[in-house]
Amino acid sequence: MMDTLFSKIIARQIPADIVYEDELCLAFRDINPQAPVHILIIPKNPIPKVIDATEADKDLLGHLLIVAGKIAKNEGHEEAFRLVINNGENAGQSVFHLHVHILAGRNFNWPPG
Ligand code: DGP
Repeated sequence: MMDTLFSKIIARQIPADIVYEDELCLAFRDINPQAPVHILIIPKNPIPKVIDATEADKDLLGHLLIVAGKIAKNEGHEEAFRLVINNGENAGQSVFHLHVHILAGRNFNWPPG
């Protein structure tokens, strides 16, 4: 796949406010936050979209959710946070390197916009 700017963040070619890193993933604050806490978690091994994930990725995808919970807790928001994964342009995806948005620090509406 084509490198996205998230690959450049992993490679430290673009600066980011990194809050968590392990061998499988990296998490950093969104440049355009939609909530007081808005963090993105990305796999280091890039998958463009959720729909591109396979059975081989199931441990990785589970890991991203476990890490999301840990980060929300670290940020002081274990009681209420929202996780979002946009798949495809019409769903709001703009960077084609799978990422989980962690949003917290305000109330969220349902249904989402
Ligand atoms: P999505 O629309 O779901 O593809 O989310 C992409 C998010 O990535 C969007 O909320 C803004 C964020 N973003 C885009 N470019 C950068 C960047 O260079 N640095 C950081 N930290 N976030 C970025």
